[in-house]
Amino acid sequence: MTAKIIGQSLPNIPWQDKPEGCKDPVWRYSQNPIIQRNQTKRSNSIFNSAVVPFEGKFAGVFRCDSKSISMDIFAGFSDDGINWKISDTPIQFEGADEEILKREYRYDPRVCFIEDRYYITWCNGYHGPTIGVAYTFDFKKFYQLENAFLPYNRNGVLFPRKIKGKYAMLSRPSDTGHTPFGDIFYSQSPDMEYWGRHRYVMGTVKGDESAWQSTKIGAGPIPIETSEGWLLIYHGVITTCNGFVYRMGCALLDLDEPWKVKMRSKDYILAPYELYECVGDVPNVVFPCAALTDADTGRIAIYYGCADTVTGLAFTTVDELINHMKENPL
Ligand code: BMA
Repeated sequence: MTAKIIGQSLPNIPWQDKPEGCKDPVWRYSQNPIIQRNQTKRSNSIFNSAVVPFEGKFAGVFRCDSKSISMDIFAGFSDDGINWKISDTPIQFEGADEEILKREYRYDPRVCFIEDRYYITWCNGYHGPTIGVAYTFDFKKFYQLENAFLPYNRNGVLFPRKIKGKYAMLSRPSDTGHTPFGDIFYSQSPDMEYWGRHRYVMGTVKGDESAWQSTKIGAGPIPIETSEGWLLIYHGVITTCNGFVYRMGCALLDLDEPWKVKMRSKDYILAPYELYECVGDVPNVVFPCAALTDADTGRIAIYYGCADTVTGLAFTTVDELINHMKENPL
């Protein structure tokens, strides 16, 4: 191992070794998808969801779209990170301000442990999409804070610790629709309420040098702290004659000034190849929202939405991703 993950050891991380002969930096769990579309009482689809280690096992927040096609987020628990029991009822938030607690829609959650609690960020409807923020200690009671930004914004992803004394979040300013543009920005906060000091991190790639990320990009899982920098897994989108296609890439951000990009992949790391990624409510989407990591082995388990319908699991290591960027630099 050349690069080191800075973080906790997780000996029970879900894992399968790289298949013999596999040339790709990321490989899928052989029993994918791990979460089926109708796994809860009213769900039409369960995808773009976030998991974390919790009390020696695992917990998570799941995007379950209902059979009336409403979008909300639900708590779930698992002994092994693979078999999940997801609540039939959406998360009910408490909070200081009734105005903020009004629900329009909620989707694409991320979960980030910082200091003493689990923060949840998600795309929150408030006169258009913006970034909702809440915290929990136990995945039973959830306390909602102020929205981080004005609408319109999506893909709000927290860093797992303060950087230079400030909480830090990546996000993707957007529009009210199926945004045909989008770059990643970095914002800072002293208190998880007021966000500012916004910095441009990285954007789409023009021309055909890396066309899979030519329409928009957005942060995926919580950035992984490594000896080389923050390892960011993100989604990249191209517009084709059949609409958007979502793939996955990775980048390495400076540890102290994460808006400075040290490396970025020219070739994608995962793309819709399998039937459950290519066929579903929205075809040809792989959309990562969480990653488990083990500092002892450098192993990474990526959780991703497949065709906006089911949830998949894929594996890589910190060295695989860094070597991939070194071999195909942008
Ligand atoms: C984005 C979000 C994601 C979804 C993707 C593909 O705008 O709505 O939740 O996975 O589109 O449909």
